[in-house]
Amino acid sequence: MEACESRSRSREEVGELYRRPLLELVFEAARVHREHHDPRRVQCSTLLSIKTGACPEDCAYCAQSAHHGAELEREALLDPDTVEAEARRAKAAGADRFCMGAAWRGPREGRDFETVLEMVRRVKALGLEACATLGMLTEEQAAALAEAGLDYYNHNLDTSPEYYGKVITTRTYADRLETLARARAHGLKLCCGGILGMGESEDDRIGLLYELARQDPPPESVPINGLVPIPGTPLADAAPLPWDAWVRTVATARILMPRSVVRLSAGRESLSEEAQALCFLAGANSIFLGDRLLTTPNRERDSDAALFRRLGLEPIREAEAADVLEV
Ligand code: SAM
Ligand code: DTB
Ligand code: SF4
Repeated sequence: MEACESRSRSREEVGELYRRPLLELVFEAARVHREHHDPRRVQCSTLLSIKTGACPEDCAYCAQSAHHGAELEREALLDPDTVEAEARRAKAAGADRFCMGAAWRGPREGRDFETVLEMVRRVKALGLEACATLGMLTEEQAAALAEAGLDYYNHNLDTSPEYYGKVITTRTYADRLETLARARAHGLKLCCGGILGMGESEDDRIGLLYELARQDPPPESVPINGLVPIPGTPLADAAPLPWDAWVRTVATARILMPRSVVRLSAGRESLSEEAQALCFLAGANSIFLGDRLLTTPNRERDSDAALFRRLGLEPIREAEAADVLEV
């Protein structure tokens, strides 16, 4: 089965992989990981919410949906100077990619969208990779973002097609796939993953992995988020996710998408360092760095630096800088 890693697998085969004895699964994922990546290097992204709250969508997990009663400080679109200053800070802290998130169903044409394009240009001018997540895109918007220098577009499938309607009713899986195809068609790389711990079954996690892996080509960046429970949202009291579900999901993603970068994303705080170590062994090679995600706190930079030292991991920017010094 392992002879041809890139052939697409049926959903049943993905299930067989996911349900293998845990350590066999991790061992195989670690082998695939080492074939395609330097296992010591970790891609580090920093997030910034450039427009916060009052979102018309009803995603059951999200602090920013206007449909729920989550307590949140709303904020209008930031200005490019503020964003540039945050991107400089992220770069100084060791990030190689800066991700800008907006609580929109999609960007409105006009001044706001022009402002986002300017933000992208400013981030690129600092020598960082730029990622944006703005909701659904038109053809013209995807083209304009690419033209401004955007590297990645983040647009998650979140869960299986069957479970999607239990979490979001204001858009469909097909809408998501359409925006992904538009972003791809205009040369943007894709950052596309999902959320674990929303009350979905194991079969839904398998369905998500199957859908991600059958994209052609698969997303270059695959964020695996654990639900950050937000008081006031419908998923505030979702049962906590067992740690091995993270490990299985990361390991299966690594085997199915050998060349992609797999990110331990939101919710990493709820994982012990030991479980994170297993995820890194099983092929996770990216994190969100910095003390904030979009609206919730992330792990402290210092705890991550200590974890990296303990595990012998290096942020890719520091590793690349060291390579230059060695030449
Ligand atoms: N509005 C845009 C959209 O939904 O595509 C972009 C911003 S939205 C906050 C980006 C992603 O964050 C969502 O697709 C979801 O996967 C993730 N997310 C949001 N709230 C979360 C939470 N409470 N826990 C984990 N992930 C979350
Ligand atoms: C992704 O997959 N995770 C990030 C990013 N893409 C935009 C968002 C995580 C949000 C966590 C909850 C919050 O801070 O509001
Ligand atoms: Fe809006 Fe995105 Fe939150 Fe959904 S996940 S409510 S689209 S900000």
